[in-house]
Amino acid sequence: MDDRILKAALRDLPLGGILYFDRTASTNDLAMAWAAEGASDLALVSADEQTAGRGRGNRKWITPPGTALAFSLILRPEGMERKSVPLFSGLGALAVAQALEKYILKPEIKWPNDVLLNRAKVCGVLAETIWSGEEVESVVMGIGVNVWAESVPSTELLNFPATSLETVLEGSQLTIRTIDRLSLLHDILKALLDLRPYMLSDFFLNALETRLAFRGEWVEIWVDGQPVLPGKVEGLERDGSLRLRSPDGKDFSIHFGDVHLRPMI
Ligand code: BT5
Repeated sequence: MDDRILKAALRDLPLGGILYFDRTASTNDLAMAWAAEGASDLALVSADEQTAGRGRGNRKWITPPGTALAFSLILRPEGMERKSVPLFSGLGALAVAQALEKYILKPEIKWPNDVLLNRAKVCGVLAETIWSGEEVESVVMGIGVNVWAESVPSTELLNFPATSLETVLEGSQLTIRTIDRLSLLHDILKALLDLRPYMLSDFFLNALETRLAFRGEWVEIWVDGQPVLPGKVEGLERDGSLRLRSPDGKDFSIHFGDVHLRPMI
């Protein structure tokens, strides 16, 4: 990847500027700083390698050089979007899922911020916000996608099984064996731009819900590192929180926070 090729590949999208780095600590760090300095809506920071990529709660996200997509999109919410900040992770995950479906893959969205293929994590989304008083000024949506097999960290660094597009395609009946990183980046950004106006609509929630991983299955749940009741995944609430059924048959919801789900074995 390089700056010129990246800009050429994305030239038909109405982005608010593009910054490219062969190597950086974290595209989210750069995008947060750029947003604070007044970057435009849809400004993009992309890197070939991250040396200190971040997940939620300061967990690490690994991006070796030449193997993955790692980018952060700055969004400046307007109007009702300001009331739907928790849905931005879903917007990112749904955009990645729809982009992968173009290649006839069958992604699932592991609430709130992962995209799975064959039940293993191929993508993580980190949506961070900059506030101005009570109002959200910017959302920085960081997205990492494992494209080549070398992008997948070793098992001891993982808290959930991980995979790459290369591994999934190799094990599939599909004739396609690779997905070009720039085409995929273009498809994800295009899907995100197309979905954004629908973020508060039934269409959007349905699109997320139909791709929800573990629907109808029992999962273990941790919130902020503490286990809570196991639950059967039922669906999504209007605000994007996850609706589950407890073992004694009562519905309850999990809101956004540092939440982890894992299927019960
Ligand atoms: C996430 O957090 O999944 C959000 C990841 C966001 C990464 C993007 S890349 C561009 C932008 N710049 C950044 O610095 N970040 C964003 P979380 O749900 O907390 O998952 C983190 C966990 O995923 C780690 O603790 C590992 O277990 C696992 N992990 C780390 N690297 C991985 C990889 N390449 N593939 C799959 N899993 C990984």
